[in-house]
Amino acid sequence: MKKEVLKRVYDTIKRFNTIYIVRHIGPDPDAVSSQIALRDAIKLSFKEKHVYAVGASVSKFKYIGKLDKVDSFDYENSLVITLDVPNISRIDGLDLTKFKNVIKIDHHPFVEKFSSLEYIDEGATSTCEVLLDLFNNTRIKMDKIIATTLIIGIVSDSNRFLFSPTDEKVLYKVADLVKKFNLNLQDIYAKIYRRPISEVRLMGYIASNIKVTRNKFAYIILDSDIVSSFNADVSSASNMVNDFNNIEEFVVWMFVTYDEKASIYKVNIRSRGPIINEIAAKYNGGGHKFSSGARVKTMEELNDLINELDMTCKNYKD
Ligand SMILES: [Mn+2]
Repeated sequence: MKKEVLKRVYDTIKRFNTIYIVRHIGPDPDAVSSQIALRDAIKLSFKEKHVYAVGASVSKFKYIGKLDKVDSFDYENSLVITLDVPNISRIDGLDLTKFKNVIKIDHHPFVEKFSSLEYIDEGATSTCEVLLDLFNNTRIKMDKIIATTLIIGIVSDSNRFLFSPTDEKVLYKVADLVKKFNLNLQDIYAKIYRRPISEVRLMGYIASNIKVTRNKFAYIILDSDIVSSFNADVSSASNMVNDFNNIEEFVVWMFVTYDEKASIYKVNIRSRGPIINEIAAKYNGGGHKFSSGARVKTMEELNDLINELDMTCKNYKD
């Protein structure tokens, strides 16, 4: 952690009265939690500032907090803070190229530089953990709700302190928050993990229908009609990829859903061995070494991706 850079982030935040906070398209709990926690913490610390968390809202994540609607942006005199997103093309909610002042805060492997002040900590479990470092090392204040929001992001992105790079540092940091704000972890976990039976039924469908190759590559293409017949939405179906961890017969597994509005196949990939983000990058995606996403336009492209991942599994096995 570079304390001087965190200080510079804080000094920059202090200078601007209007701040927009954005994250990646197809948000997950870390993306949404980080933008809401940062917005609320800046507002709590600087009462006069106008701070907006922008981007499409997802009904499933309403428990985390409300996002803001912005009708017109101030391009010249505002600050944009991008969270949880390493490349400009995956930013949701505004056209970053129009803004003069931008800060990037992230924990993904570096993809491209798009601002003059970038704080990236690949050793952090989540963007929420990075924000906790920012708050702990500057004079940005937190309250009980903000602390809870940060924990939602940390728990979700680390999959309950399972995924790398979970280490003792993040456990101490979270323990600190729990103590300081007298938080009830059971309540926080219930918020994140409580779900309707229809979702579990859909998981049953996926488990029964996922294809597994002899190279231990598993994939399923989820028809929108099937997803809606289980009363689920496409994004939560896609996120179920996280629930298929630790399956003996899978080395890499991939869930594909179809976005009708954008006419695009959304691909969610996980791995417990081969590095997949470089492959995902070739298919209009990217992400972490073992957890990536991609977006492809045609069935042909999708088949290429399937073959490439299957070959990667074969090479890994050999
Ligand atoms: Mn994240």
